[in-house]
Amino acid sequence: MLRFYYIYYRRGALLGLGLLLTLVSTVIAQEKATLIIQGEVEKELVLTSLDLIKMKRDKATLIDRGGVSHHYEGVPITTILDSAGVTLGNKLRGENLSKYLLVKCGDGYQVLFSLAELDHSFTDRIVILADHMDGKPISDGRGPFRLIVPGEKVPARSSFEVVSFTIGFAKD
Ligand SMILES: Nc1nc2c(c(=O)[nH]1)N[C@H]1C(S)=C(S)[C@@H](COP(=O)(O)O)O[C@H]1N2
Ligand SMILES: [Mo]
Repeated sequence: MLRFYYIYYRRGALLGLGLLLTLVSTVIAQEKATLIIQGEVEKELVLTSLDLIKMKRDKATLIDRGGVSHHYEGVPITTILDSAGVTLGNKLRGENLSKYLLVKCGDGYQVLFSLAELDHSFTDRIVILADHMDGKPISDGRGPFRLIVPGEKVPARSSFEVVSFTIGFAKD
């Protein structure tokens, strides 16, 4: 009988240790990860998870490939772009309308937006850079930062493992 409990105790302890290690590695990856905002900016930024926690935050819902809805939380990307001095709001006119945001990910995936697609004077849609999904930090090689682009028919621009935002000029 005692031996029976011991086996269960051991199994539980191993499971607990496994969970703890997963949690610790997620937290370490989360703290080490950075997001670089570069290119046509007033000042280049390197943000960490801690910086994002301190910024104005918002929520968004995204239906995944399998049709399941998930709740995400993070920072509106316009807030991030604003703090790097990107030409949004009343500065988004004339030649600045040919500027774009190129989002780059850890796996080499890249997606593009025109600034006007994101700016609040053009659209009500709020695209966020999420660091939490369903109340937990984003892990499983999909985090720590994931772009959430609501209102599209496919979640293809909702890039995970985001590492940088590059602002460019498409004008020729
Ligand atoms: N970094 C990165 N993000 C990505 C992809 C990718 O290959 N790499 N695939 C995209 C595509 S095509 C889809 S359909 C969604 C899938 O996300 P989901 O598993 O939450 O549905 O992620 C998008 N984000
Ligand atoms: Mo996809």
